[in-house]
Amino acid sequence: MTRILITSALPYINGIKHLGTLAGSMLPADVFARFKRAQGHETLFICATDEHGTPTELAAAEAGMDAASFCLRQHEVQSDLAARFGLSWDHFGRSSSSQNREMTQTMARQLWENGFIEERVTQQVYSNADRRFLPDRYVIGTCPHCGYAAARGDQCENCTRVLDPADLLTPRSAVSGSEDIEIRPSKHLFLRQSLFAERLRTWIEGKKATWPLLVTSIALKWLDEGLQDRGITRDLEWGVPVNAEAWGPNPDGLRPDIEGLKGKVFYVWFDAPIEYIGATREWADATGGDWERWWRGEAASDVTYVQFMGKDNVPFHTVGFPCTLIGVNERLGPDGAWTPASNAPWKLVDRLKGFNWLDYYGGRFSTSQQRGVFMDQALELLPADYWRWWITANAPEGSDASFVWEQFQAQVNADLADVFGNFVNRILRFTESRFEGKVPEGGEDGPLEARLRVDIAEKLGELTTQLEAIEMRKSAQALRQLWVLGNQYLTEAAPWTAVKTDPDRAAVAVRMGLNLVALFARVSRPFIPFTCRVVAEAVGEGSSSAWPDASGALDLLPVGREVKAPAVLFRKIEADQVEAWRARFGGPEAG
Ligand code: B3M
Ligand code: ZN
Repeated sequence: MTRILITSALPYINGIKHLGTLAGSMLPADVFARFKRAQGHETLFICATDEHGTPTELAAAEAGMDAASFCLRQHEVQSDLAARFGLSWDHFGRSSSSQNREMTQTMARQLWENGFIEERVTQQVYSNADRRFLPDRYVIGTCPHCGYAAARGDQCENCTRVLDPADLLTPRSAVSGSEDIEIRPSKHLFLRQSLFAERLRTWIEGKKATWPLLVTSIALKWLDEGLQDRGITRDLEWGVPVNAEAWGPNPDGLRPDIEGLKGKVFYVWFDAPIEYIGATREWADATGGDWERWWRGEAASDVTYVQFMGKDNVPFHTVGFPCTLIGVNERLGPDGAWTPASNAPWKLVDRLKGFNWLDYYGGRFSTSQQRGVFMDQALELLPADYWRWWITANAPEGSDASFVWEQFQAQVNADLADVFGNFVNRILRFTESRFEGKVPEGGEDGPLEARLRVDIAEKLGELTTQLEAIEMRKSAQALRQLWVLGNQYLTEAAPWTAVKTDPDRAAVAVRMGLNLVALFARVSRPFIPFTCRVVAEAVGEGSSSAWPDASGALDLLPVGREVKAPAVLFRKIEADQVEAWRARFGGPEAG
């Protein structure tokens, strides 16, 4: 079986993440990882905190901490919340790890020696008031493209264009607010992405049939606009130091300007994707695993690599990171021919699932404006599975999606309380009251059961297909339809009526109902894992999570197996709760 490597875009270290971050990468990646594990694939699910860059320095300063201490604390907070949301990564690393520093510095050296990095003197924004350069988000100003007044120096969150701080109109320091800033020369390193343009275009064109249109269209738009060489160093203290003193000559025999590059660090978007590898090395160091068999050469030839991210991260994952992974291992001759430097090429992503945005009543989640629900608050209100279910069933796939309390309440109450929860409790309580709490024998399948088996097999096949396709909404819809089939069967078979006149018929219906519970616990686990553990225990299935095939889907429980009704699985959300939560987190006015 193919091995599956899954990475989810690394959440920035600063601040607790909101539902949108869960929706756009971490949660769908977890659903997919759980599904692949259940199918029996050897799966490695990797994520980490993205710790470098100006946001971290600014946030640490605001917290009155140095960056390293700030990151350590925030990583603990994010790790804890991820665990409580059931995000089952094999390793949740840190881009400030020694493994990532070493990997990033090694790759930068190789890119230089292969001729894909060059030095350039750039005009940087310098703040006289702060006596320092102001890279990326240290500068705030008006976006030259869309006029958004609070654009950051690296990317305009309004029109998502990647910016250079010097582009901003009416720029000011994010540290002091001072407008006493000037442009000064500063030497930096550039990744010569333009050399990879044709190579990348061929690669992306080859993905058109399998990748979401959202992803290939963003990638090709970047290529159509003319792939620019990108600065990969910054005048910052917190980051992976540029280790030019360790570099050899480039193909033109040139060594780097060690003096001119002193005190600089790599740009966060250069080291952050490399942390996918860095975190795999952290995992290997922690578990004794072999990290290279997931990432390099022949050993990784049976690996399918799947990435999950929001649309604003697509450019860096379809252009920047592939340039790094190709450029460290190959040279480009004057004749335009690519020659591998080793027979261990790095794995490029095989499948890239990009998402649109989940917003809040049509507006952006905002920490500063306290708008929307953040992971810690969500768990304060309701158990993780309520959120996991709603986010997956409303995943922002084909378009942006909006969280609205009333719709959240209606869907959770209907799907989880009425359809799923009620079904499980109804059949288990009846088994306890009339069949001694055991899977009964007796009776033979009739036409009702024959049709159910066909319908379940068909719907289970659709669920499997949609999960394979990483279609979150369609998967959730197929799963819900599976639950509905179970409810319809029970209503038609009505064991509580049959038991009065035909105990064998009732026994068949109860046996089938209990097997439906066991099936639901298996196939719902990627979505609502906490609840499914309870339900599996209730029918004595323990931790079995193997993905069932259609043939045995309704024969998971042996006759005589003891079962026990759990407490109510999902309490309905009441109107007064919605009212209170809308008041606290914002409502329609928030949009
Ligand atoms: N830290 C997430 C973001 O842009 C960014 C992803 C990095 S993945 C290498 O919100
Ligand atoms: Zn803009």
